[in-house]
Amino acid sequence: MASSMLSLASASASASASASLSLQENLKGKVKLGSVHFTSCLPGKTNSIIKANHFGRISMSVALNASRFEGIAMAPPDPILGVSEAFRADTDEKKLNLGVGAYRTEELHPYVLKVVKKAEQLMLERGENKEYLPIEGLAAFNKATAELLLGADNPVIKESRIATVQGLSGTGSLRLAAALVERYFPGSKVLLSSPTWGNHKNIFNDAGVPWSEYRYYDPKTVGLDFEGMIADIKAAPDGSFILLHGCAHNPTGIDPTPEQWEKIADVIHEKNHIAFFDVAYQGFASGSLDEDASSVRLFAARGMELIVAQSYSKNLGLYAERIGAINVVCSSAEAASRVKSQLKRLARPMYSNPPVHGARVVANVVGDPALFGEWKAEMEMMAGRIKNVRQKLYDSLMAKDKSGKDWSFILKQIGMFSFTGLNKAQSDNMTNKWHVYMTKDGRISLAGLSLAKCEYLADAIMDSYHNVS
Ligand code: PLA
Repeated sequence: MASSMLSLASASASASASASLSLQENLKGKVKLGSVHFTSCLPGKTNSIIKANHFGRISMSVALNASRFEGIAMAPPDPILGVSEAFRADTDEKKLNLGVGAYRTEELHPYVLKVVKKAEQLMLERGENKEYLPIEGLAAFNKATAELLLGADNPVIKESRIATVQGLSGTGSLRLAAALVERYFPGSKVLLSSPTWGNHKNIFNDAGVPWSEYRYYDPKTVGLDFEGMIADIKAAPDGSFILLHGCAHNPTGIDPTPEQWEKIADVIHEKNHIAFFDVAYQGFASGSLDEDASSVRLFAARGMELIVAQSYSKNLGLYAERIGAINVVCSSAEAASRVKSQLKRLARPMYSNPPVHGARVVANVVGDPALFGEWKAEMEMMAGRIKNVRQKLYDSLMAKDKSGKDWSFILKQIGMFSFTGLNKAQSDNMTNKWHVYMTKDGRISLAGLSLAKCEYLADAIMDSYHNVS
């Protein structure tokens, strides 16, 4: 036994997984022990445990600290989804999660739309199967989503000039489109607004698409730097892709006016760029599906070719169903069918085909006039609740703050977020002192705020703004 311990010690000291494995094989063959259980804790990298029973069988497990994954560093938490993790770990009852953009009721509970429950009930009654979808997704969904985006009587749809493929919500749809750009427009740049939704940069980085930024937010006016935006789009190499937020710009909540959209379309057209819209909030910004799609429709009406990613996370509350679409508007039906075939080719090795549940929910809701009407009413209700807390937060700040600071920018912003202008240190104070969880760029999700918590939030903002530099 002493010799087996010795040989174990010398073999283990080499601390190599393969050496330990062959040792295990050797021991199996040669060592006969009674009922023994001993552990060798060696200096260095290896701890080995040998167990033997009275039938003479020996098993050994080797826990190696020297991992083959040693070179992989710990990733930082995600700037948005990591906020929810920190929120969950906080035990203070005053805590408020204004990080991720997820709609909550006035009681701050997640909300499943009634119309979604009805659609799901229908699906259960029909006893739908769970067969694979085609690579491009559910046909009824693809039809419904393109019509929702452009309007059913849009010539683009009538002339079959749109390639629509069901995607893994907004993010997956953006990623698939980024892969198309990388493959068929190698070296072309995507221009992102400064600032933009943090994940845009990750998406284009991972797809290997170079990007740069165009000016968007002007901290002096807490508004749009329209001149800067136009100048930067003009200065970009001809044929670049210009990423635009269709409505409710994230994180600023600042959208161009209809006249400004016309000018943006002019420059994109002049420069032979391609507009690449991210539409994650259709119907959720203004409460109207048509109004929130007006930017995209304006470009389509000019006959411009476009890429549009859509998401149903917010407007139908289908966050976890991962349902969205990628649409490529082309100048001919023939081009659209070629583009679609290549989108499918890109999707197949990535995830093969998309999930069916959310697609059926959307198809049922949009395809049924009664359910469609109910959906619009619920969307107006959600958008209305957000507008109410926006107003109450502004009123609370104005009532409390005697410094003369103008908080009216909060009312000018649109959508589920407010960009407060708080810097990182001030945002940290919001979280560390007040248990208000938000992203470090000063963004708060008003969809996670209740009327009852507006006063508390106003106190937290005032303290952070005036007492922390
Ligand atoms: N595009 C924009 C502009 C978004 O704000 C979001 C979500 C998406 C796409 C993607 O959403 P989806 O994949 O769920 O369809 N932005 C959230 C969530 C709401 C997130 O970061 O993932 C946000 O808090 O900013």
